[in-house]
Amino acid sequence: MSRLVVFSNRLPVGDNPAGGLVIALRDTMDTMGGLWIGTAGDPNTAFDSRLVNHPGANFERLAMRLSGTEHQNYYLGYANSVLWPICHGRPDLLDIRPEYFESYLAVNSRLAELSVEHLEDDDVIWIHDYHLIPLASELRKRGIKNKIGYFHHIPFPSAQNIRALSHYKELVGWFAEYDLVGLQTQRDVASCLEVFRSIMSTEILLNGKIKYGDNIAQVKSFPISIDVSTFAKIAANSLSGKERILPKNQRLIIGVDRLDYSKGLPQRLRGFQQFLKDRKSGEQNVSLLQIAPPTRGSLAAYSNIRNELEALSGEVNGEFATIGYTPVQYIHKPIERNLLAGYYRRASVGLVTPLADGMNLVAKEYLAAQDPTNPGVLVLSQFAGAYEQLQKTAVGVNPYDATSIAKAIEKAISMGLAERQDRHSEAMVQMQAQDIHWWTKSFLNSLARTSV
Ligand code: ADQ
Repeated sequence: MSRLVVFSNRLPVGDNPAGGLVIALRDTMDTMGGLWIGTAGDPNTAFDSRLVNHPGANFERLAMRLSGTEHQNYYLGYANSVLWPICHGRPDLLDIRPEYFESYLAVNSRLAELSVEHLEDDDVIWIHDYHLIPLASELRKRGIKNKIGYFHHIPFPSAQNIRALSHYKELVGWFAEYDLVGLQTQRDVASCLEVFRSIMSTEILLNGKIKYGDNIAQVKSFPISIDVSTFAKIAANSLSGKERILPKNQRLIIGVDRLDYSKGLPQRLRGFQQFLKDRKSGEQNVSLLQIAPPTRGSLAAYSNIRNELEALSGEVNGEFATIGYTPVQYIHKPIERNLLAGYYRRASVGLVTPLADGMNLVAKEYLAAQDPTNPGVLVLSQFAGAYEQLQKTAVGVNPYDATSIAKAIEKAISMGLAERQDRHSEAMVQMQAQDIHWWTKSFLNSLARTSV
């Protein structure tokens, strides 16, 4: 069997903050073994021109150190101030600078240069996410002929928005260097094909294949998931029955997100505030536990959202708190996974309201963690990738509209047991059929079937 070689910006080493990609891929690599190459380390440490081995996992880990300037220009700059906002429909937040683009290319080129000596002829190469889009092209330039797949964890930009990047044709060309481009949803596949279609020199072939220059790439959706059975077990064993995280007769709504403008957090708090306003007095026994660890805090768009959220939760608490009742509990640090699973299970409602999201694993974790005999209800934004799979079983919501959120919370919190059980069991059938193991297998099988 061929060895699997995975590339992603972030490697699971040290105390990396939580992120959906690493959590999903770690399960895969623990099961399959192989080699995982990425970047790691404190950006303030000395620049190192070799890949550094990190032993101690079921798979091999090699990390490329980034210099402080690279961290600034490639990671915070091009990846997170250009590609992230454009993929999440926020061209207004673009910060375009030539040094960002140059650094992005230079980092991808150096990673390719350092990696080629570690690659073998029959390795299957799987590159992940927007930090590394040009990597296949860089590897090809260095004579790598292996099958190379790419998975894009975030939304694919619209044909309209992508034009805000002056070099968008180059970007599109990098995608075409892959044998297989995996996207989260059918909606993303449609956007991707539309982007290619709108460029004159692309031919759209049958079955989601595109021909751009001499390259043929297949574009297909593979909705990512979690290890559903394992997470359900962790949740069931997490908090013993007697441990309470709330006073008796109070109900919990939970939100868990990286602190990011794409997650719709201020809108969510406004929606919760509206829900409290709409409730009859004396019924204020529902509180929101919002867990939102900060990420990319040195970027203005991220520190702004933190300030906004702190002010908003203060406002809601000021308006509705009474002795023994705090409407919003806001925690901005990572929570240990077992504990998180237990919190999900204790919550009557999972509130997942991103404005744009590739998939959203929190939605799936919340459902997997429920007690099937007395499950809670997922309230899910129509803009989360997960909505394509879960729209029948979740309560759908428009995350921009506080009234829509308030109504959805009310519907979820007052739903009867039989309906909750029906919705939950139907969601679990769907999630068990397409869990993280299914995701890995179907991507790699599709990659194996592409012709070189
Ligand atoms: P993210 O944007 O990071 O992932 P998401 O899919 O929700 O979003 O994953 C977040 C993960 O981090 C979850 O597993 C969650 O449990 C964990 N997490 C968040 N806050 C935490 C906390 N305080 N403590 C502990 N764990 C926490 C990106 C894309 C998504 C896509 C994933 C995977 O933006 O759309 O679903 O990659 O492809």
